[in-house]
Amino acid sequence: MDNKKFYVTTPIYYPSDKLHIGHTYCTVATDVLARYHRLLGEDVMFLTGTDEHGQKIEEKAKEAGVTPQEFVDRIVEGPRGVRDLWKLMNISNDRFIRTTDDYHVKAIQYIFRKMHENGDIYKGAYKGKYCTPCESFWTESQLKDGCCPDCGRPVKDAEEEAYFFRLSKYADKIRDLLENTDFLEPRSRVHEMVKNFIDPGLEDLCVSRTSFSWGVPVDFDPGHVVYVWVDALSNYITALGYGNDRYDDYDKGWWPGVNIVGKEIVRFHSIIWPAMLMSLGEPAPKKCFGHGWLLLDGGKMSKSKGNVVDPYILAEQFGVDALRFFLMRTFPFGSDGNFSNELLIQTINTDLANDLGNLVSRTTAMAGKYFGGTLPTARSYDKEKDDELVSLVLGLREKYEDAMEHYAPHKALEEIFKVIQRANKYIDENMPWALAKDMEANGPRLASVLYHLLEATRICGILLTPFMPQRMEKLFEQIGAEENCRTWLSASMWAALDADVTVTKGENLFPRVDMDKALEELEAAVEAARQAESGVELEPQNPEKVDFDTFCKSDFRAVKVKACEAVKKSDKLLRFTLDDGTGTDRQILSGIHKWYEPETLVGKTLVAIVNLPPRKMMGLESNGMLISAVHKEKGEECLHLLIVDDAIPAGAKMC
Ligand code: ME8
Repeated sequence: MDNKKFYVTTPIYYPSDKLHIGHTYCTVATDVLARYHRLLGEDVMFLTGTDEHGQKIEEKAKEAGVTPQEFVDRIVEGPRGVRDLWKLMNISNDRFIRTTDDYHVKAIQYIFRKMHENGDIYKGAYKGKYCTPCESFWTESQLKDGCCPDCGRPVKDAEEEAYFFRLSKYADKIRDLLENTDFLEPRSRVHEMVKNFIDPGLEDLCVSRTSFSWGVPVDFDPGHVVYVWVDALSNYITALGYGNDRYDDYDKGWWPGVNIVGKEIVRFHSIIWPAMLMSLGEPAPKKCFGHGWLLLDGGKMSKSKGNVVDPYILAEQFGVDALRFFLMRTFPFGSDGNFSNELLIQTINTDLANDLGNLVSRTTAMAGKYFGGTLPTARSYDKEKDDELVSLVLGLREKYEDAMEHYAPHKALEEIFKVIQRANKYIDENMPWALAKDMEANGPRLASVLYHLLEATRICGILLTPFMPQRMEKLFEQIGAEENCRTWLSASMWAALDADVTVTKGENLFPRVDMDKALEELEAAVEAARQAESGVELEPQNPEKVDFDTFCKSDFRAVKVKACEAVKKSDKLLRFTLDDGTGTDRQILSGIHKWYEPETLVGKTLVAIVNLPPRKMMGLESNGMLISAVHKEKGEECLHLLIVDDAIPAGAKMC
């Protein structure tokens, strides 16, 4: 095996929005690729990180009342932040870059200076439109109905002294790169880029800003900060050591690498980024693959739309590997796909619990039941019954490799599951339970059947490892596959398992998920997370049922506050004199002084339960109780009296 170098990157996450399942999709896909190339025996460098500068982050930090650095530190390094999520999702990145890292900042200044010195960056005045959420400049002609063509939101007029990058100079070379090489994939994106950006004429790009300061300062012209995309895109080479001495891997065969990106940022990665590299005299990336979006109810997820799906909650509920698998199995990598919890649960149940889980548990259970866990070496091969399965299993690695090399992990999984389904059918065809009825006559045949099933499982397990590394480790333990039977090489070899292999029936690898129960639990987890985020804590609902007649005995009435005063010597109690519609004043004491000044309540219509037995407090009688809404916010108790419409007459019954 040669030690080819494979450098793969996922776009560095922009921490102004909540991390959601779409970001996770992109990073998991890149992780699967990285793990696949490691499985091939290649030297892999996998980079991810965070893109931490720009106006939007400056604004968000201001809203949050913290400095931009504090803001990004919290989101990147804080609890349930970016680093935590990638750790949870078992992302095997070798390096993590933050664009606020000193070495990166210095390298950006070097890159900007170099492009300025070679005449590709010049000073001018920028007049145009700017989309703050996307941190993108647009010309009038690029707008869609006057709005940002990427996100559809309104743009702002922008005019300031600025530096420009001579992007126009590279138009022909970029066209050539797009049209005449296989740099950009899927090919449909090539057409999109050429038609939308190259054909209308590439315009020079504004690459510095003076109206805010959260960015890399242009060192030869203080007051200018480098455009956030120039800063962010360069991470792919600064993280290898380009323009800095923190790392020295740039010239060691890692560059050019493969960039896996979402479709909305293909323009930056397939036009601006290669042009910057051309200006620096460096090679363009080997590949830019633009994957599709995960959609929710047909639209892109975003925090501002409130429709983000929290990967933490899904991973905690269904397991990291099941979630990783679902993302790669369900959505063809280059296209958009509709996410839903139901689809996730169905995929777990069909593919993992039914197909793969059953194959493993039936096979190991039968090996245990019929042979005490260790297969005897006497065998009986039945050409007619076995050939098809064996050749299908042996042909799998090639089909899988072809799919993975073409950035089609969903196809690779499709091939694996064809084999798994075939293996399950093989169990039904060979009916081991029938063979077991006469062990003396059928023992060798039964051992063969089980061995074939173990071999099929082993090879599928190897090829599934990049997708579900932790679960496959357990699977190998259960089927008795030692390290030497888990390699890429052994995935094309039949009979790599010892002939007298010992299996262990362990935990159920993929338990079946009860759809209704899981959906209910998800809803509760989402609500709890929402509360935790907002700091709101609600009293849990009482599961105990009250029968209707008992409920009806409670007499709730509208009551009007005639007078209200603080009770002497008490810091809590207020004394209410209420009109309850009976013509006789009612007195109720309520411990709510902490939340209300008594005079503010006079004249209000409240709700009280009026048939509680009288109670004495501080020597005064209370006849009933006022109804309030209570919750906790950031640990503090909050209370709001139920104040109802003044049009409701005193004494009206609530039912
Ligand atoms: O774009 N479905 O960062 P980002 C699939 N900082 N992928 C999605 C998605 C969805 N619903 N939503 C987001 C940035 N993504 C820049 C990158 S690189 C020099 C700078 C993907 O946090 C998105 O397409 O907005 C991108 O690939 C990644 O998540 C990070 O998005």
